[in-house]
Amino acid sequence: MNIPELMAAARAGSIRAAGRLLTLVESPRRAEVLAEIAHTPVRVVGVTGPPGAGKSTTIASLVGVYRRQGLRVAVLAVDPSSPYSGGALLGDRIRMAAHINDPDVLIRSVATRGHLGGLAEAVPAAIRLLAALSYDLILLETVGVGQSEIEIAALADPTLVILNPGAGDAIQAAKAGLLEVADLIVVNKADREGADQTVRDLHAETDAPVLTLSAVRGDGLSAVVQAIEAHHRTDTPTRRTARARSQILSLAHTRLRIHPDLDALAASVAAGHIDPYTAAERLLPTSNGATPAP
Ligand SMILES: Nc1nc2c(ncn2[C@@H]2O[C@H](COP(=O)(O)OP(=O)(O)O)[C@@H](O)[C@H]2O)c(=O)[nH]1
Ligand SMILES: [Mg+2]
Repeated sequence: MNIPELMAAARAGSIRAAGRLLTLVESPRRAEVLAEIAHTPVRVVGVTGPPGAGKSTTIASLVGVYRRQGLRVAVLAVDPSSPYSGGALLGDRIRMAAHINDPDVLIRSVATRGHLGGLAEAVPAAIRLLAALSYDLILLETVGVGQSEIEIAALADPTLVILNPGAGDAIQAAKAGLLEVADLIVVNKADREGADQTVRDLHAETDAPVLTLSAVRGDGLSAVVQAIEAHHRTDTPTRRTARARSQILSLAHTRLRIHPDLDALAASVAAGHIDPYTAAERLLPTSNGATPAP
């Protein structure tokens, strides 16, 4: 099947065709797929946090809520240990099982190591594709370590940061820069000791709303859903512009990192033939650049 045929099949409800298209947007054929689709706005909710905090469990619960609202939901998991990719404990698989058999739920693990600059390029393309395939809401799971979740947070509105009760965890999350990307903070596993203290610790570190949740029991779930709605409703042009700016910067950064001249320029700088300023100018010429184009 060619791309327009796959699009038609996916629009008619073929999860397989949608999966093939998602594979294509992670491949060097991404541009061919993107050329076939118009830009459609879609809601993206980001869920990040440390491994084991309960991101996947929370997402499974949210999917249940959104399905009861009649929404078509897609889950993109950029967490290599997420249950969708097989590293799951049995309980998680069981929780997700209902959704796995639901034709209006698409669950997809995004390859974390990849071609064409990896995540920063693959995820926005996947989101655009899913929007064109009439998904109403996309849940994006990323592990809260490193740069990737910052890039990913730029795509989502809101970004939820999932943490757990625990002494010092709030300060650790703050130090790791995790609270900076948070629009909403969810202290999950509130069925355990210490959730209230962790909420107090978090209030000392951030102005973002902090909620408690037991994703396994469902306690606090509707408040989380309401907070997501409230945040989405209060989205502003300024916030949209800030997210767009982050997205542009991360795509541009990726392009520079995979620039075909980068290695040769680095070798020239290392060998002392040119200085790093000249190399940077050749990589990304400025209109008033000191170095004329060769
Ligand atoms: N006690 C308790 N355990 C939970 C809760 N939510 C998730 N878990 C467990 O925490 C573990 C990690 O959950 P998972 O959703 O895979 O975390 P992720 O790595 O952040 O995606 C699993 O064993 C879950 O069953 C909760 O609300 N309470
Ligand atoms: Mg997970």
